[in-house]
Amino acid sequence: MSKLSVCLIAVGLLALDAAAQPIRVLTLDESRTTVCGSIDFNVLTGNAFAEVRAALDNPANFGSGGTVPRDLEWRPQAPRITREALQGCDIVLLSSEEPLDVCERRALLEFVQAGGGLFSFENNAARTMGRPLGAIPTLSNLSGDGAITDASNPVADGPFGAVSGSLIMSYHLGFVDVGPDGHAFATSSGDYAATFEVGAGRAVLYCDEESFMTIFQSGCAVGQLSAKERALFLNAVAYVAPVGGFQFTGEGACCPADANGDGQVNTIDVLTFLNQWTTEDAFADINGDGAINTQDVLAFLNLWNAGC
Ligand SMILES: [Ca+2]
Ligand SMILES: [Ca+2]
Ligand SMILES: [Ca+2]
Repeated sequence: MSKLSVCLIAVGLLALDAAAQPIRVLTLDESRTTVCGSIDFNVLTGNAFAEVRAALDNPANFGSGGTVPRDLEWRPQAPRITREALQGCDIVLLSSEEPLDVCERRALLEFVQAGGGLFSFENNAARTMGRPLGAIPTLSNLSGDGAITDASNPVADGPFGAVSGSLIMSYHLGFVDVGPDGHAFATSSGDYAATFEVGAGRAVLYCDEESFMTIFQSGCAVGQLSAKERALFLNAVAYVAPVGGFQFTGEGACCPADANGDGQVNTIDVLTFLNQWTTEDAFADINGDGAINTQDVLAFLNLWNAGC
């Protein structure tokens, strides 16, 4: 056997090994989860997403011999998104949790830039992670049913099938502009779903959770899951999953008042923050509502007063 053959076999084995790596999934724990009536929106343990979760756990979908030949492995839930919590994970699934603070948004952006995946599916997805990913969120509700606007987008046309035409939508927000790294693929009275390629990683922001639910409760949610939304959900997970062997190595504590990230909180941080605020830096949205306004200055000064 030639040296070249040995090398090719070795490369092949490495590729097989990489393909067999599970997709490790981080979610937030119950301390961060919305509960409305009898609906629990926890991604891993709640009843809201039981059906799509079962689809993820189905080895015919994710598993050796499945549509995506890798298992999906749920990592222990975290009370916060931190760099440490992201180590050992490939993707993050978020829905209907308490707002992410500025440190959590920074850590998530670093994770995606390094090659990790993010799929956020909730009404406010664009307000929470839109700005870090280079988009501008809408601040008011969109209306009307949805429709696929780019049937060639990898979430609209992925390993779990192609989706086109209309989608049923309930209350949701969306994007004014998906930015230079975003690709919108669904719209109602405005774009509400987009893929992002940022650095080495990928993200999907889909501004509705009811699309991926089957249950209904008055005043809480109207589940809209059909075969179309099911395919979109599974395609989104497949799209954001990095190839096997991804390892996030970010580390270090983060304090929201430490605007320049040097580990200390002093007057330089106030000046740094005011610069960020003036230039509409994504992380100047301290309260995470999608807008950059005077409320963020007050929110920052409160954090700065409290210290770390
Ligand atoms: Ca909704
Ligand atoms: Ca500082
Ligand atoms: Ca804000």
